[in-house]
Amino acid sequence: MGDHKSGFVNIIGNPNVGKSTLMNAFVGEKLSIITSKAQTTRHRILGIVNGDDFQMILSDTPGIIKPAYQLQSSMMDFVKSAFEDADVLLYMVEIGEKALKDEAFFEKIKNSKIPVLLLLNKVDTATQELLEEQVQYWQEMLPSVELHPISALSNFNIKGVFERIIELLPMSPAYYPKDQLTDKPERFFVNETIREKILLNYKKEIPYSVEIETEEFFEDEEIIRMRSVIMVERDSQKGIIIGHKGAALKKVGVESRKDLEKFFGKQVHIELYVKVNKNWRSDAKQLRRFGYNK
Ligand code: GDP
Ligand code: K
Ligand code: MG
Repeated sequence: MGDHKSGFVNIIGNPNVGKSTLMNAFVGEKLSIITSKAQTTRHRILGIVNGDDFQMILSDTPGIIKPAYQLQSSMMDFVKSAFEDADVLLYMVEIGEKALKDEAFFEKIKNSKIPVLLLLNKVDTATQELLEEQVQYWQEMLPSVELHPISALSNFNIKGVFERIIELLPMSPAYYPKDQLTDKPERFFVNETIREKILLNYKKEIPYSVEIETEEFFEDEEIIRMRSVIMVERDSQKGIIIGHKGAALKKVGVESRKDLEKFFGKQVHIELYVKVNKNWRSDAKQLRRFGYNK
């Protein structure tokens, strides 16, 4: 444990420069990698990369919670929290991109106490001549910042950058369990949220005769789409859950969506349906699937 490293790595840069592609490239770098999404008070976690002696926690949307806010915020607001809560900052630009005419932003990069790596992405699209010109341009713009030409898409120099980041991570124990399953925390949270709404909206035995399973959880740039099934034991319970013209189920869906949007910091689309499964309580296999018997 004495030489373990762990830290938060924030990726900033204009839209479409390749931030998410880089995250995916890192995630593909090692088989032991775990992707997790959760919101804590300090960070929104997008990707956790684990090794025997390190844990790298990557985020490419630091401090951004509401889309409406995101639209209004200046680049400066956007990066402010990235500087505050990162151990390493990756500032990504792409071939052909001209620097932002934002002096304050550049001053902040230049004076950063946190190590900054300038990643010049999409070098696969450049001729040798253009690449050299671009490297020179960025070295003049940010002379003190370490520059790495990369291609996130074609995996050029990704390993080199990855290893450099690990060098820069502070000594620290892991922040998150290293054996966390890829998607279980999200789905588990979705199930629990829906269960809570059912507890609040239905009386008597109904809440105790349902089991929730989130069958799909798919995160996009703008939205997370999920589909969850509410399992009941009897047809009569199905009717109660759904309610008159579907109103009761709709209410559960709306309330769940609101909470989940707050939790994930992103727009959520949730599809709920009800299924009768007479044996869900007694069927051992199913119980295991729902996470009991462990
Ligand atoms: P983000 O908005 O910064 O997260 O950017 P994305 O990762 O979504 O990438 C935006 C677009 O750039 C996508 O079409 C990617 O396939 C493309 N892209 C990302 N990295 C590279 C790269 O290294 N080379 C090329 N040619 N395209 C890339
Ligand atoms: K994008
Ligand atoms: Mg992205």
